[in-house]
Order: sequence, then structure tokens, then C-alpha cells
Amino acid sequence: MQPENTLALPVGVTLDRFIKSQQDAFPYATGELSQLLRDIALASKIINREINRAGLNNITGALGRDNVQGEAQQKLDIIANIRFIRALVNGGQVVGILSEEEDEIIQTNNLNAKYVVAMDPLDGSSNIDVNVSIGTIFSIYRRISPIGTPAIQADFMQGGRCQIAAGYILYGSSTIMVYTTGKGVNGFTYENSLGEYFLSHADMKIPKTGKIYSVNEAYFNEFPNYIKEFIETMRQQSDCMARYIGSLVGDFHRNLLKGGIYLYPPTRKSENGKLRLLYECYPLALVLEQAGGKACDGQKSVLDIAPQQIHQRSIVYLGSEDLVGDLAKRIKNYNKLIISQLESV
Ligand code: FDP
Repeated sequence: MQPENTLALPVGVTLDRFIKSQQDAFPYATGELSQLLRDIALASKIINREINRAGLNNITGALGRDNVQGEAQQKLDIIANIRFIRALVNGGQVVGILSEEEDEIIQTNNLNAKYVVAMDPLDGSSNIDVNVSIGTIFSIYRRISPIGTPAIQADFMQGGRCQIAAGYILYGSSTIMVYTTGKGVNGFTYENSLGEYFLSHADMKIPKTGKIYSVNEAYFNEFPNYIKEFIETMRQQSDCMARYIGSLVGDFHRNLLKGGIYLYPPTRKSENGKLRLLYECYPLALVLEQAGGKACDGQKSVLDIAPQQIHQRSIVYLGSEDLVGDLAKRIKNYNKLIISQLESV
């Protein structure tokens, strides 16, 4: 006979309970950040549902207009944008939202709210129509504008180290929400039948080194020499692997679990890189640093880049400490060489 205690095994720790237990560790916490994280989780569940029905609902394909970055907006980009904004407006904890899909910051009219959110509601849009993993990335700041007034751009331009929470949702073979509030990184897998996220990846740590490099090699000939040399060195290692989905959240998540490096170097088309500092690079850099990895733009830590514009782009190298460290060293040596060559002219 099956022992009774194996008949109904515990389902695990839900995201809500986890958030609550973290909040209880801070005696003066008011619960507003916890509510905001729940609102983000709720929006992601709705988007997860939309994505799963995408092929059936006539919501794939381009909308026929470009976003502020000049990129063709997909219908699902817009749906995710609306869903997130609605969840954050109704949740009441956010005074302003910066979205990849909107030129200007969005005022929620929750004038007494303490927080602002910068987000890419649906990243990797070129993958939507072909059933490849896509993601949401978010970054949370405590506002610096006075309570009772609308959000201002400066609320979003505080710099990466001022983020009080950041994370992403990956809609992949399963849906997972990974986030940090500056005390480690935890991942929660979505259980469709219960409609709940459950803690599945506690205290995530990226391996110190790795064998995977993720870069769009179609641009190889355009990369600076130090990037070409770095890639050549990786290729020479036994069991090295090139893995590039072309969907940032998917590439990032795989490397976080397995160890590796994601590179978006300067190219002819994107001299300053392609990825957006405020709602792609900063949040992933915070997750990475909290998980023991490194994020840099070749000169400095991504979190130390001073923001100039809300939709600014950045060169970015994200990954295992040893790999990003090695690349940063090469870039430094290359820059020294250039300076000494210029001085000797
Ligand atoms: P996409 O243009 O499809 O939205 O954030 C932009 C992004 O995707 C990332 O998700 C992805 O890693 C990268 O661009 C892919 O760019 P390339 O096609 O230039 O490699």
C-alpha cells in the first residue's frame, strides 16, 4: 500500500508566499513593493496566455508601424505593452512607466505611488511568429520626484545601482520569472493548471566560468579586433559552444544557468550597441551581479554607466565572471596599445 504521506505531496512555495516572507524580514516594509511585484507577475500570466494562443487568435505578425527605435512593432508587442501598463496602473504602486514601445514616459496618475518601472514588455519580437522563446524585462526604482506629483524623466535616470528590484520573465518551454530585490536571485516557474508561480530556482548563481558564447556571428567581420580574438580563443577551447537564439532573455537565462557570455559589441549599423540601457542592460546586469556574474560595456560595469537618454543603447557583455573579466582585460590592453601608438605618432 502506498504510504499516506506520499499521496498528497506539497506543491511548493508560491511566488506570493515567497514575496510575503521576504517582506516580513523587513519590519518597516509597507508591502507596496511586494504588491508591485505581484502586479508584474499578474501581467506576465496574462501575456503568457496571449502568447500561447497567438497562432489561433490572429495576433501574430507586424502591426504596420515602428516604435521609437525605428523597429517594426509586432501585434504582440503592443498587446504586452497594454497589458503591463494596465496591470501597473490598476495596481496603484507606480507613478510612471518607461516602455520600449512608447516614446515618452507614461503617467499612471497614481500620484502618491512611490515607484517607477522601466520595461521591455516583450523582447525578442522577431521570434514571436516562429514560436521561439521571448521575454519581458523590468527594472524598478523608488521615485526621486516628490510624492503627490507626476513622474519625471529623472525618476528613470538614476543609474543602474539605484534599481531597487529588477528581473525578467521568459516565455519558453516553460514560463519562468526571475528577479532580485538586491538580496540574491530567485526563479519561479509558472504552473499553468494552478495559475501560480512556484519557487523552482532558489538563490541562483551563475557558474564562475563557462563554455558558451552567444553573439550574432553574422556581424563577425564588423567586430573590433579584440572581440574577434576573444571569440577565436573561445572557439579553440575543447567543448566550447556557440549558442544564439537572438532573443536576449532566452540567451541570458541559458547562460545564467550554464555559464557563458552574451556579447552585443559595436557593429557598423549599431556603433553604440543595440540593446537599451534602462530596460534591458541595467536590469539584467543587476540580476547578473546578484548571481555572482559580471556585466560591462568594455570600459566599465554596466551598472555604472551614466544614463543620458531614456531610450539610449549600450554595448554590452554579460556573463560568467571569468569570461567577462578576460574580455574586459583584452579591451583594456587594446585601448592602452592604441593610446601608446597615438602618442608615438
Ligand atoms: P529583437 O530585435 O528581436 O527585439 O532587444 C532586441 C533583440 O531582439 C534581443 O532580444 C536580441 O538578443 C537582439 O535584439 C538580436 O539582435 P540581432 O538580430 O542584431 O542579433
